[in-house]
Amino acid sequence: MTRTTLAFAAAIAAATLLAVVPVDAQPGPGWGMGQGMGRGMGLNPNAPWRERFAAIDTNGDGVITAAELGGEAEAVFAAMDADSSGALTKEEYMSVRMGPQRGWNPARVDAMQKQKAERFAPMDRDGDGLVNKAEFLAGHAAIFAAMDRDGDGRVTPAEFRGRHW
Ligand SMILES: [Ca+2]
Ligand SMILES: [Ca+2]
Ligand SMILES: [Ca+2]
Repeated sequence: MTRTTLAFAAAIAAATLLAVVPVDAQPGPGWGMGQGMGRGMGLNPNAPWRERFAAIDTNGDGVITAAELGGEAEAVFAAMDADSSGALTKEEYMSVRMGPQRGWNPARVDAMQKQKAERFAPMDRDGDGLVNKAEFLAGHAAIFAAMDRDGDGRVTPAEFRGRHW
């Protein structure tokens, strides 16, 4: 896996972990952590979420499975785990910053980093101060379950879009 790919993956993870950040439409190219949802973006075939969706839908069948999201989460974890210790320190977790990307102002980046910081402790289920891979993947499994609103084990574009990443 190339560094660029890992960076992408890290960006996805950051977006995933920040799924609750309420932001307005964030057009912009590619992976710029833009949340991209809102204000009619859903009808735009070039909406950022579509690119993100396509990247996670590795077999290209138009739906995201838990395995596909899990694979993404594993790549993200590997990208964040700088020393390959199998667990993320808060520093490692936070070091994958979002932006600055086009359209992102410093205040927003700071706000997202703050949101991210608040996610760390809940993911650290055993409270050892580290988020290990199992904890990280469990966090993503929960996100998948939340997105799969009809519980059929597949996240459709509509479900994905509605999640407001
Ligand atoms: Ca798929
Ligand atoms: Ca832990
Ligand atoms: Ca579904």
